[in-house]
Amino acid sequence: MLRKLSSSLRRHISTSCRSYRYDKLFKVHPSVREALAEHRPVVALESTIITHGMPYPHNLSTAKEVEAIVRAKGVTPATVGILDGTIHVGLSPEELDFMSRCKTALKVSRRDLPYVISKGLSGGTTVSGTMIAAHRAGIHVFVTGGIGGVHRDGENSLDVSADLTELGRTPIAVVSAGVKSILDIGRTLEFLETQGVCVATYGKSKSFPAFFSPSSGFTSPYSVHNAEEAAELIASTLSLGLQSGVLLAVPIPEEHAAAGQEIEGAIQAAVTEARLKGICGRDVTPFILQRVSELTEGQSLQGNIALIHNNAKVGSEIACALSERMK
Ligand code: PSU
Ligand code: MN
Repeated sequence: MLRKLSSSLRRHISTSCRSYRYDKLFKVHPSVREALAEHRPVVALESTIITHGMPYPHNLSTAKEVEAIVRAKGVTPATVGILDGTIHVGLSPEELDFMSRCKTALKVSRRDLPYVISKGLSGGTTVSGTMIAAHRAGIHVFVTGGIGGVHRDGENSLDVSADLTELGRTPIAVVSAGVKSILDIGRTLEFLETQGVCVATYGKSKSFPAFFSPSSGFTSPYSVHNAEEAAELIASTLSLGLQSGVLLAVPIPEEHAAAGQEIEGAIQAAVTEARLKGICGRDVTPFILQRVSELTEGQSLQGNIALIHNNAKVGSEIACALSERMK
């Protein structure tokens, strides 16, 4: 039987959790801390895309390019990652370089955080892991490529990304190019509705984008036409005190969408291959991303990079509009 803790020990643990331990667990880069204190715009960026989403050196060059695009818009980038058991919001160039080469980095969603921290490990944060850290730091806008969703056959396997439940409980706006057609897009949108996530396509159409293609055959419940409208939507979520997120789906620019059909074929093949090989759980998404890139001889990687660049531009404009609105 567990011994009862003495009241002084209980007090010690609760104090140390609040201050000493907390500082060790969670580091906000000075550039991010200053921008937030001065109410300047900040955009959070994830790192699973660096550790598991793209091969070296494309992962590093893309991460650097995305940060540069954000900075060129006058916004402070805050790439989130876990280094030796500490959650970092904002990485130095050396830390970014380390993440991009780290072969032992884990893929960290909400459920993985306690383990990675307790063991002092390093990891790339998924959309769900990044949302938690960014929200804790006080950031409202987060840019990524694509989010996870309900996997095909998810009604049987229950393979539903923790990104969706996180969007239901953490008030951050996630800017993405929709979800990949490796997923069941219809069920993903249904699940987002159940979770209370406000979904809007960015631009003229309500068509919900499927990552490499500007349309998926499904529609978003709403659309926002520009950065100001997107900022209004986010500000309304915050004013209402809703503890849920917003998903802004940005279609891939037309000039990069051409290869969409060919990539679609590769996705079908990779999904079948994953099933035959018995790949499951957290390994499914990275496996399919890598196979699709191989099967399309890097074409999918180029499309992936192009849409992340575009999302970084759009997300930064939204962060600027939001910070103007909140002044
Ligand atoms: N989709 C992509 N690229 C990615 C991911 C998804 O096109 O890199 C990553 C993101 O970090 C996302 C995670 O949060 O995969 C989802 O993983 P899972 O499907 O296991 O929840
Ligand atoms: Mn999964």
